[in-house]
Amino acid sequence: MIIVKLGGSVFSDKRGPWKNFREDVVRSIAAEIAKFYPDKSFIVVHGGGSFGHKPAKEYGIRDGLVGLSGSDLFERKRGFSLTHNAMLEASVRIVNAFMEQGLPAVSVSSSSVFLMDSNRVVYGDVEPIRKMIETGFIPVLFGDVAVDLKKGVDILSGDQIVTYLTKLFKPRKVIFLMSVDGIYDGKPGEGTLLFEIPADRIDALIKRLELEAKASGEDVTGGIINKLKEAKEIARFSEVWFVNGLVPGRLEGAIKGDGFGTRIPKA
Ligand code: IP8
Repeated sequence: MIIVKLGGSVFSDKRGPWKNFREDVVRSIAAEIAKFYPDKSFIVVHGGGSFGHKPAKEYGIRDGLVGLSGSDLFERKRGFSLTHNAMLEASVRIVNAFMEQGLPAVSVSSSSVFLMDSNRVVYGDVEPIRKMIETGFIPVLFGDVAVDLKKGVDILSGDQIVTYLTKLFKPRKVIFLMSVDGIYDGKPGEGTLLFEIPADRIDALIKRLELEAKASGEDVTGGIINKLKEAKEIARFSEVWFVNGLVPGRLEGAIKGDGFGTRIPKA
């Protein structure tokens, strides 16, 4: 089994208009997966991209429901529904592109599967997903809003879903598709691209990136530190790849094992 994380900055321009979608990129990614299906089984998890992050921020989903009442409480709950709806739209578009390439992809709402507590997933009802895979489907999950046992609601990132599923399903490989060539030892695209990171060196790299971010006073890492933290967990169970999802052939290379990007061998 291979888990593919389709980053939001791959299937959309995060800084562009709400709900913009790169149909051609998703089509090409689906075509690369189709070369290996059904010999290999896949789970796809996609991020929020230009769809989910805007309403999630606008309605303050991260702040939860505690202390809210009346119209404020209703507004936040409305934001939960609106954010989820936006993610459903992204998912339907991705699933349609996969189906056009002959792949039996099925959208699975993460908010109906997972429960959170203090920013982490604490429960996942994954049996239907397991059975879908055994039946030959390609489940497509996504970063979503979710119920949180303490805060009421929260945002659940696609990366965290990948970590959770990896622990349960122990895939052979986890591939992160991003909008840069892999993991750099500095600002993405400017530092040196790291072709291989031993799992026991991830902490040192995180420290280095954190120092660099502090020194420059800006987020130079583009969310890469969080990804590396998840990757460290994932590498206990599976090989991890970070490749550029905007460049045709890179996903295929990672699936075959001779890809261009960053590889983290299973620890
Ligand atoms: O892009 C976020 O998922 P991510 C999902 O994987 C929402 O962090 C709802 C913003």
